[in-house]
Amino acid sequence: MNVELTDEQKMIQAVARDFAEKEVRPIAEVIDREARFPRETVRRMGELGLMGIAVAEAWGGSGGDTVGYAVALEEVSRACASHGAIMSVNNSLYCDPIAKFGSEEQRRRFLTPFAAGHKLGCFSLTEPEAGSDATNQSTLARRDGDAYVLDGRKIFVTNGREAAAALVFAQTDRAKGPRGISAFLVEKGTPGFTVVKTEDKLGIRASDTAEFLFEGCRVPASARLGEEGQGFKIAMMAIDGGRIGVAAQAVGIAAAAYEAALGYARERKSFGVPIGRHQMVQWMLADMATAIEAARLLTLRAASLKDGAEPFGPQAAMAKLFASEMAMRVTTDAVQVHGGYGFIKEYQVERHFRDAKITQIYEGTSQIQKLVIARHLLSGAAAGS
Ligand code: COS
Repeated sequence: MNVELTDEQKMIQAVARDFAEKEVRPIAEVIDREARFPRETVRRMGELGLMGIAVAEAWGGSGGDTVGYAVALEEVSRACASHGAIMSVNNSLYCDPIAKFGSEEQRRRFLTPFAAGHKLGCFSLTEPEAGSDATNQSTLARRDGDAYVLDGRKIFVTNGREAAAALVFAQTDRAKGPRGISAFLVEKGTPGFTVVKTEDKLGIRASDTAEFLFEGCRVPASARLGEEGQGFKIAMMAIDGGRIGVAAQAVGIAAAAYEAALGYARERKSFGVPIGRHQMVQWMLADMATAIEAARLLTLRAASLKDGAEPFGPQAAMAKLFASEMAMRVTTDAVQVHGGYGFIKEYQVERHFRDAKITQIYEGTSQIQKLVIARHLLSGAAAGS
């Protein structure tokens, strides 16, 4: 594996860093406080080519790769984790499966404007009784002539309120279990599809997390993505890629907290010297920097496997597991380095600490990542393969 970024990857990283520092960081605190979706800067992410980084230019994307996506997402998340979540869902969970499984017509309508950032997409798998147990879908899609009729409730949909279309999973044949789940592209405004509520959250507060209700929602058969019964595999493949994105978000959040702690350790004095001169603070800083570097390398390794069209699911799970646990530890220690000031809202580490938590939960909890990794190991594959 080459650990050097290519010129193209460096370029997208620089674009993302410049945008994040100049346009996102200045608003991060206020949009978090007000739980306000940042429409203007999300539009700018589209203009800069950040909403469909690995999508081909012919389909509205930037024609980049997963490594470029991961480094850009780290930069955006370092400034604001909410922007990172919005960007990640549109790139990995919405655009990627449509690029892979969509027909020509579906790509034209449901991919091009979304990869170009003119419209926002979302991914709707989770239900009240189907979180980690994602195969336990209750939402039904009943075939009716040349249409399907969707009925059910979906929760925790990132981008759900703002999105123009949703990739929705539903049972087309309950008797077949996971092989009876299919995927559908459903536009907002389709009768019978309503956003019933948005959540008030601990972290990533400026991103929108919605609940959907489908009541007799009729979509044409041409709205089905992939074959009937292929939906669960489409969902799992999308989430495998999404986990690289969550790992990159976690690295970005941790890096922001670490940089704040490092700066504070240089300035804040106790016992007559900057606290960075105390070994116990040095210990924390050294552990933070090392763990961030390790998580970043795991993330880029999973991304480069995906780019090489090699199996990458277990590596994505390892990267997501390690990076999210690391982000929680690093942000906790960053608050600790700040002492009482870390606990108040004036200092940014409090926000990073709250934002880190979701990375251990969404797109598969840490416990699910361990299950995915262990199943892979027990199937006889070598740990590093
Ligand atoms: N890629 C492709 N196919 C996959 C897959 C993957 N990564 N993981 C599972 N599948 C397939 C399996 O091969 C199986 O298909 P076949 O019956 O044709 O062989 C089918 O999906 C069901 O898989 P499995 O039997 O492993 O299902 P389980 O219920 O035992 O476990 C887990 C599935 C727990 C791994 C899955 O439900 C999961 O990842 N849960 C977490 C969901 C999640 O991340 N939710 C967040 C939503 S996005 S915010």
